[in-house]
Amino acid sequence: MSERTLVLVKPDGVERGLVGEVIGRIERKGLKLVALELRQVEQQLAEQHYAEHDGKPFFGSLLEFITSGPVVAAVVEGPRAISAFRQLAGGTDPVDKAAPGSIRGDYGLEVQYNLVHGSDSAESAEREIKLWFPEL
Ligand code: RTP
Ligand code: MG
Repeated sequence: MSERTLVLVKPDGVERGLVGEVIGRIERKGLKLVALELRQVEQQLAEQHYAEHDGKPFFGSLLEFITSGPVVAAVVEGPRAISAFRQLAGGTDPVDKAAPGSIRGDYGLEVQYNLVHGSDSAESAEREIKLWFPEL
């Protein structure tokens, strides 16, 4: 069964010229792009997107970071797309958790600057896709 997930290339990934690298890995895995857009994130969208982290010590810096420059937002579709992209991304901490061979494991060093976002569950994917691409 096919499912959809929301993927972001965060401002560090765009700034470092890694958009093609991330999209290429998604495509080579066999997942399909359903929507793709470069956009500047408004404060309100950032707060809604990361609402689950409201109150955590890193919430303020997370919002500041995600609004600091353009991101690439994509809706990605395929069999088990949510888990498939989380595997491509690697764990949240690019050094301690993300394995070499994953996007974060290959290109990241710091937990805040971990290059990509992928929805973490079917419920998150549905919520995030509505938030970022209400027209879909
Ligand atoms: P994301 O939501 O961005 O895909 O990342 P994730 O599921 O792997 O990690 P999550 O727990 O949802 O955290 C969201 C983002 O917040 C930043 N973070 N900083 N300083 C810290 O301890 C810390 N912990 C998390 C990361 O940028 C993480 O991706
Ligand atoms: Mg998350």
